[in-house]
Amino acid sequence: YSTLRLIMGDQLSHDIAALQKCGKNDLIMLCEVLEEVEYVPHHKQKITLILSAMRHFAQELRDKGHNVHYVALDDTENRGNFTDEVQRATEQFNIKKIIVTHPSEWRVLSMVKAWEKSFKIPVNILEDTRFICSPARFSRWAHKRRGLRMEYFYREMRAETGLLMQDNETPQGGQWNYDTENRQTWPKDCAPPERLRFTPDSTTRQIQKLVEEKYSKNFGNLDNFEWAVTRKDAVRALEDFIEHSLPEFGKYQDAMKKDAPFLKHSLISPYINIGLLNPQEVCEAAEAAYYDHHAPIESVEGFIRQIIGWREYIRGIYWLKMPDYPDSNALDADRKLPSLYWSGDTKMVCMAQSIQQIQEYAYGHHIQRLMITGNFALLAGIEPKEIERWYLAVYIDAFEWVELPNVHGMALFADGGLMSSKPYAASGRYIHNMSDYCKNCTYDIKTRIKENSCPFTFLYWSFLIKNEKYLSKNHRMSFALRNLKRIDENEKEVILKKSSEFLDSL
Ligand code: FAD
Ligand code: DLZ
Ligand code: SF4
Repeated sequence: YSTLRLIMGDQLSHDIAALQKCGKNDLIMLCEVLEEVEYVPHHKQKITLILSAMRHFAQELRDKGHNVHYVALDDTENRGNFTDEVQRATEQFNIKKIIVTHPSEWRVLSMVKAWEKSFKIPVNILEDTRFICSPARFSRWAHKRRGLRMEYFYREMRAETGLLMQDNETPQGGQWNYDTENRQTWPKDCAPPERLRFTPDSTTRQIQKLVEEKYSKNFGNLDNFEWAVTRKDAVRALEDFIEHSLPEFGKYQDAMKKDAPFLKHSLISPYINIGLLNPQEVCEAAEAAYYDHHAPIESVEGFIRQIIGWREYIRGIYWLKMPDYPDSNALDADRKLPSLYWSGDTKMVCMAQSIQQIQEYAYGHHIQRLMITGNFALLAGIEPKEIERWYLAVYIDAFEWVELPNVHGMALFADGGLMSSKPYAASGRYIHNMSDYCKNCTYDIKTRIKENSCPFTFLYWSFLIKNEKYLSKNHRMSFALRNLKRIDENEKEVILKKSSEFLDSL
């Protein structure tokens, strides 16, 4: 073979850059490696999804007539990381050139960049065209302005893709953003739609066995594994979402309900992130539902904004700010991660629900990630690197490029406001307004310093007290800080004492 074309576990797209013009003399390589499986203690379902999807993808490539070199995790020759495995393959197959699509993470890109010198053969790193906005384009956009806000970036992406546009400048329906019509709570007696889930086939069962043997101590439960592992099934999952959930996606995108992990969310992030679905095709499918009068503009626009707005913006920030991005800690948060993040063992119903659902499904929707587990970490002052490692490990869709800006910037405000204009700190009242968790909880949402007052509430006030000086520089915090001034000094002391006792007890 002359050329080695490397495909990583989140690059499982048949039309990916590294597979363009793949010929008879080329060898496509996929490898399961310990370093990727163990760089954080991934949820068992996440390892299963990626390895099973890799094996299915390799088989699809063979079926199309390609030459495939596949290294399994338990192959005795396997050297355990991308660099050593690629080197072994270049020697074994007398490779003259390597082609690879730009890796999604900084950590892996720096590895790949060293190969040309150490292997002494050319290494072509091709742009990942599955994203709409390249890192270079994002950087040009960012350098033109003082504050970065997603909304303006998003409008450019709308104009560029033509999604939901009447012409180059006019958004469909006349408005760019319909969020004011969204944000409703879940109605009392309404059952969420059944989700299309997929029964594991023999390939997946084989991986499940391997994961149970080697990673029995990792977080999460494997019995509920019902994710799609092929493009064909991922497309079915997308169609099912468009048919049954998209029409009310917008309305309920911020709602939370006990024992209902999915509501109207799409559950497609893992498929987009590993390459089984293309973000553009997902948005076009949603757009078609609008033009067919199947789904209203506020749902379709809201959904498309998550993908060509938030998702692209997050990735732009990642490449703009790496490798230093994780090192900031604007609020000097230094608490170790409480064990309840792994066990789900807490009387706080909102936290217990959010964590137990991750154990069962490796999933949590946006508001649980931001306003429950993220908000708690912010209010409790958990050290950014500790909680970021948790986020990277537990969700089925977690890769550093998307996890880090969401956690470090959005949830923790650790970047000091690069990504959001103020911390997303909220008291129990927000959770009470958006969910039915509180009415099932032993804690009392209405009080601040009673024996059983809601921890989110006293932690919220103690967060404001502790960070008052820093936050007073931010005019968007002035309303909250004015409310803080109404609390007398004695009560503030009780709040601080209660908070530290509570946190120390975790
Ligand atoms: P839906 O609610 O149906 O949304 C549709 C799609 O929009 C998602 O599939 C996803 O592709 C995209 N999307 C929405 N919001 C975001 C966002 N903020 N960033 C990137 N894409 C977005 N998403 C990940 O893919 N991986 C992560 O590791 C991750 N970590 C997060 C951590 C925190 C603290 C927060 C607040 C958000 C995080 N997100 C992450 C974004 C978002 O929560 C998930 O993409 C979403 O919950 C996935 O479920 P879904 O497919 O049902 O999404
Ligand atoms: C997340 C993951 C896991 C668990 N295992 C593998 C693997 O064995 N082989 C592989 O190619 N990729 C894996 N991945 C995904 C990679 O971590 C991901 O592709 C890189 O981090 C991209 O930068
Ligand atoms: Fe969570 Fe407080 Fe509501 Fe209990 S009362 S569910 S701890 S917000």
